[in-house]
Amino acid sequence: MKGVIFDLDGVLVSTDELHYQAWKQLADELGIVNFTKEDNEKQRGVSRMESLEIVLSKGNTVYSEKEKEMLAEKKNNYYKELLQELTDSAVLSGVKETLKFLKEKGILIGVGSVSKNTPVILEKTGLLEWIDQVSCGLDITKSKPDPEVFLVAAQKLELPCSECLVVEDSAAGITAAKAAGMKSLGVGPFYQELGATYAARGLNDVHNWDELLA
Ligand code: B16
Ligand code: MG
Repeated sequence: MKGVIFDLDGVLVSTDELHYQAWKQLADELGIVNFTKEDNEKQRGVSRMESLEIVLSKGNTVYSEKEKEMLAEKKNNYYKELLQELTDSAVLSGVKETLKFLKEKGILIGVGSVSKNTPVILEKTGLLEWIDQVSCGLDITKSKPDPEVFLVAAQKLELPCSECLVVEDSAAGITAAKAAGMKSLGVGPFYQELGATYAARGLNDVHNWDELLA
């Protein structure tokens, strides 16, 4: 492998709780009282509009496409407000050590996230300095499980897909990596169920980088 492409939310940073708080605020305003953390788990790695559908499916009101766009924007404004408080304490355990290790090995580092808030998250957490190329929601038209976000990352890194390893915490992301022809490392609470090439609870739990990069 010559490059590693990291998903952002749930792999490099812990923004899941902030997404949840913002969706919960919107749900409360819409009178949807039964939006739970379990529903929020289904939003992992899923696009903003698909995440909105998960929230709305818990209520009974039918909204027009225009109304849905306004609701998604409303949620994003709540989320952006929460992101203002983001610091490097949101960086997940083992991330900095891993990035340092890969840099020293001469491995190129990419980010592949469907989040349109990727630039601000990388900047606020201080991770930007470690990243060679960013492919995010602002570069793509199709969300995971479509491979587009990883194909763009490989293109920006100027690497063939076979030389890139994807690190992901969502099933949609692992499917996207496979569709891009890339090997994957699954991490996070569902690491054993993602169907990735390799699996580890978190980046602090990976002790076989030599095997992964072979
Ligand atoms: P935004 P990832 C994904 O990021 C999140 O996991 C998902 O919950 C969110 O809906 C999506 O980004 C879109 O994010 O609303 O900020 O554009 O896991 O691909 O890094
Ligand atoms: Mg993720």
